[in-house]
Amino acid sequence: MSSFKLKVLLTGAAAVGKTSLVQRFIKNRFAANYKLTVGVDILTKDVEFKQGEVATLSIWDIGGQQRFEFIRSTFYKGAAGALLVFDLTREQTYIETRKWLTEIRQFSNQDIPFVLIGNKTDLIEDVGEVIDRDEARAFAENEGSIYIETSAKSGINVDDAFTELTRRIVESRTQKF
Ligand code: G3D
Ligand code: MG
Repeated sequence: MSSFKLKVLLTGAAAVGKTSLVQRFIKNRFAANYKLTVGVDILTKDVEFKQGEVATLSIWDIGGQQRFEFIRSTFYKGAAGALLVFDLTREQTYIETRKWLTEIRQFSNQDIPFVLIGNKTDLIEDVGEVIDRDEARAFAENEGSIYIETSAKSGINVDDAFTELTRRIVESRTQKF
């Protein structure tokens, strides 16, 4: 089995569940009191994106310090793709995804693949629909991507989100050569 390394980014507003998603993905657990991320955590996991084909993801989870230019340039440098996460219960975090996408495209120096993630789907029943999910889907598709709803709490679609991103990265690279 061949394997190669890909740097992928977790992006999106504060408290949308970026750290919870990567923890769920890596360790298959949900910690309700996960500490506020400081600096950048880099976590590694192998993903079989196609039968017999494995990529090693190094997943960069940035904390509240993305506003500092020097951390930001290190964060985006060499990135192969990004999960762009918002919180299904807070409309503002969805609105901010456009800003995040602009920043990803500006700082990663290329049009890297991303997957739009609406997280906390487990809360929709209680909170009701705060954002227009059809619009989220249309937004993602217009930007050449897809929209996936996840819950770091239940684990639903979390593996799929990372696997789909990996698949898209590999596909976009294959097309270039
Ligand atoms: P961030 O890394 O994007 O800043 P965190 O976000 O992973 O730290 O999560 C922020 C808060 O949302 C945490 O709650 C966390 O438990 C909660 N959360 C994350 N994902 C989900 C989810 O899928 N469902 C639900 N119900 N909650 C989620 P606290 O209370 O610790 O601030
Ligand atoms: Mg975090």
